[in-house]
Amino acid sequence: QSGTESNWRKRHTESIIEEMNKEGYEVLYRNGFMNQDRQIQDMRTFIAYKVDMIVFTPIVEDGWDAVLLEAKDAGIPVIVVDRHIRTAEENLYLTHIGPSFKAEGNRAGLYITNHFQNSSQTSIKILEMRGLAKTSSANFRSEGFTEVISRDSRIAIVASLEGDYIRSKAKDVFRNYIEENGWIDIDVLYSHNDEMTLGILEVMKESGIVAGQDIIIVTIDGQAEMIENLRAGKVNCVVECNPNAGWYVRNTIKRYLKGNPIPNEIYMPETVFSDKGNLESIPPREY
Ligand code: GZL
Repeated sequence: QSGTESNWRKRHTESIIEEMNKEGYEVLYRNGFMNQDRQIQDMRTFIAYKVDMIVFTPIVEDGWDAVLLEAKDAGIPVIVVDRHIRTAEENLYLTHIGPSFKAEGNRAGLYITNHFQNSSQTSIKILEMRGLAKTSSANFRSEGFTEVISRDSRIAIVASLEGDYIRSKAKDVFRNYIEENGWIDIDVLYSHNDEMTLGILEVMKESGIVAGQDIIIVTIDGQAEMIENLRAGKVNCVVECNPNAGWYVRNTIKRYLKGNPIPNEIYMPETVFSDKGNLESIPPREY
C-alpha cells in the first residue's frame, strides 16, 4: 500500500485484505508510507519471499519499470490498484483496477456549471487544491474538471495549490494563500480529496468564511465526515471515490487462477452526492 494519508486509504487497505482473507489467501502487507523507494523495497521483499501475486497501489505514476521487470523475471504477476502507472515496456502487469479519475473531475465540473448556469455573475473564480503531484488521480481530476468548466467562459481556475492529499498541508497552503491574496474573490473551492477539504474548513472557520455559501465547495472521496458537512450545508458537492477495491481484486485473482482472460483496465463504479440531490438517500459510508 502507498500510505495511510486518509480514511479513504485506510478503508481501501481494509477492503482488499478482508476480501483476500475471505478467499483464504495469506496476505503479506507492507505500507510504503508515501515513499516510492520504500514501496520498491517492499516489492523486492515480496519477490524474495516468492509470493504468488503482488497487488500494489503506486504512490506515483512513473519509476516502476525496473522492479516490475524483476517481478516478471521471477514469474510473479502484478495487479495495479487505484492510481495508474506508466511503463516504457508493455505487459509488465496483469491489469489496473480503480476508479475513473477523469469522470470524477467531470462530475465535479458539472456540479459547478449547473450551479452557476442561471447566475448573472460575469466571472466565476475557482481555487483548486490539488492532490499529490505526479499521480494519475490528481492529473485526471484536474483534466476532467477543466474539460467541463471550459464549456462556460465565465468560469476560470485562478490558482491551483498543492495539498498532496494531506489535511495539514492543505490547511497551511490554503491559509498562506488567503493571507497573501485574500479570499473575497474566490467563488469556488475544488478540492481533490476530503482530508484536504477538512483542513481547509478549519481555516475557513477561523477566518469567518461561511463555507458552502461565501465559497461553494466541491470535494472528492465521500468520507462519512464529509457527508455530514454536506448535510450541514458546509460543502455543496461530494464526488464519490470508491475505496472498496477488495471484491474487484478478489474476483480478478480468481479469474486469473482459472486461466480466464483479464481486461487491461477494470473500472470501479462511483456516484456523486450534492445539495441538489436527496441527502437522506446517501448510503452509510464505511470510511
Ligand atoms: C484516489 C486515491 C486518492 C484519494 C485520496 O483513488 O488515490 O488518494 O482520493 C487518497 O483520499 O489520498
